[in-house]
Amino acid sequence: MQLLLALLSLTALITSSYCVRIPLFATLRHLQHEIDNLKAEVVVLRQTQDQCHPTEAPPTDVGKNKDAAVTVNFASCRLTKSENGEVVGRVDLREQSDTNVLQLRLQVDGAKLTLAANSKHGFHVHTYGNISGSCSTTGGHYNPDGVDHASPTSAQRHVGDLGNVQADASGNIDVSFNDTYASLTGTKAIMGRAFVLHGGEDDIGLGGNAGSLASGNAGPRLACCVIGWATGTDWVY
Ligand SMILES: *[C@@H]1O[C@H](CO)[C@@H](O)[C@H](O)[C@H]1NC(C)=O
Ligand SMILES: *[C@@H]1O[C@H](CO)[C@@H](O)[C@H](O)[C@H]1NC(C)=O
Ligand SMILES: [Cu+2]
Ligand SMILES: [Zn+2]
Repeated sequence: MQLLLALLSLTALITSSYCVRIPLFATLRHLQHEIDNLKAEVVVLRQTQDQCHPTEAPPTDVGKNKDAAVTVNFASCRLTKSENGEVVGRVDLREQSDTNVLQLRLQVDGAKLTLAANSKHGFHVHTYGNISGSCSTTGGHYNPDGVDHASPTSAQRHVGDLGNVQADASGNIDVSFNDTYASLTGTKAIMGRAFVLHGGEDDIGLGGNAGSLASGNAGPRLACCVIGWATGTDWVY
């Protein structure tokens, strides 16, 4: 009886494993066929992709710190008096590549230019970096767009239109401000051109005459300097 039971269960085991194996082989064959089909489809898709985007390059910044790509440029110049070349102040600039903000700081020793207390003075970028002798050789406002003189916040303006700076109660100037149109690099670059500080106030194009639309009637050129690259080691905004 025990032997019979053992034989029965052995038969069942053989039968069941025999019955499983047949569909398993069939399934494997079917799967292999599916894989071959998918491989063929992948080849076709790759060819289509290459035709649609022949020059598509892999991203180059994978795994890199994005902050490392940000560069910071500095520029500076010493303002010299138009009459005699005496140094009367300085202009310092900073620009970061991931913003379109040009940071400027203008410092003037008022005693050397005898500026009136709280007086306003036109401050511009003029076209030529030529201050040989005086500020008269710097040309007009830097105006690559060929438009009218205006205020720094106007939609259309000279690249060089930085408006007015104001002296403090002692007649000194120390102002920090930002400009989003002029730049140290690119098509609005002011590098190699000249800053000019005027004796009078810039009417920012609202004077109602030709002089206003050309230069803001800002009066005599008191001091100027040629904008050059700087290390930024003494940058203080
Ligand atoms: C600077 O301006 C003066 C006066 O116009 C001119 O003689 C001189 O050639 C200019 N210098 C340069 C480098 O252009
Ligand atoms: C000028 O821009 C800098 C950098 O974007 C910012 O930190 C600073 O507060 C700005 N200054 C003014 C006066 O808007
Ligand atoms: Cu000017
Ligand atoms: Zn102007």
